[in-house]
Amino acid sequence: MCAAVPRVACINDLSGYGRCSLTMALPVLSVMGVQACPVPTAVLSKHTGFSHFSFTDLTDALPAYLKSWNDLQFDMIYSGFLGSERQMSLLREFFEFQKAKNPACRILLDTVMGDDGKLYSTYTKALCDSMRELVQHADIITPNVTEACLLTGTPYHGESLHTAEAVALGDQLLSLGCGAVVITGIVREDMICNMTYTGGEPEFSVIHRTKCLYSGTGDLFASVLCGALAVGQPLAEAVETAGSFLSAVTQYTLKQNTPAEEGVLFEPLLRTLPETLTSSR
Ligand code: PXL
Repeated sequence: MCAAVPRVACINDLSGYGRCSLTMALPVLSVMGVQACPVPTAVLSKHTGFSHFSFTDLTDALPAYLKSWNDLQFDMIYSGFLGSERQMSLLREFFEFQKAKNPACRILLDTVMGDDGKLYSTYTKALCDSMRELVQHADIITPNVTEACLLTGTPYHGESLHTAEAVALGDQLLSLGCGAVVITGIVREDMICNMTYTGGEPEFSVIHRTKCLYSGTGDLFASVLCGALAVGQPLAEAVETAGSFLSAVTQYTLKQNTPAEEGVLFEPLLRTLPETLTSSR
């Protein structure tokens, strides 16, 4: 496939307020020239970082939704926040079906489960176990350090990792059956590293670190990564593209002094994203 406009199935929740998941993925992919086809896994009034929010799980709507897509093909499938174990098994079937139709279809699984050593409030151990099983169907996974530890059963001791520790995590993640691992948000003094690893030499992409932990940064990173891959950038280059956009957006947000749960103010910088893409190609 990879027509003039690459097509991506975006499986994620719709959070009405707080800048994450589909409200980020759709504008990012559109501005990068990619057709983003949403599969909403849940509808929340606000993301789970707020103290009050409504949560409607959409698992029951998914079988008919995905079945009606049996006549479609995708260049990529990008999945993020998932609301239930059954949802994960429905996704496994969708992945297998789409791969059988189009073996070139790449699956980007953002293993959204937690951050900063903690699980997001709607995630349970059973959901983490199902996520671990889903990993074997993915071409690329993008865990942060917390998620890499959860997936591999490694004790979490902060976001700083030595290269040997990051590679050991990468090896364990590859052994779960995915094709490539991008461990995001590895803290190195006043910098952040994202490690791309496929079993050979790890590649580190270094970006600016802001002291404030904004929600939705992982979603922004994975969405830009997805767009860059969909338009043909190689993985390590796409990781650079995603990292440098995230870095620009977090620095801009810090200057505005907005609350962390409001997420990163990506909107004013969105129009610069296609330029970043062409200049790095
Ligand atoms: O940014 C990850 C994410 C996605 N979706 C929902 C969330 C979060 C993180 O808090 O709550 C609903």
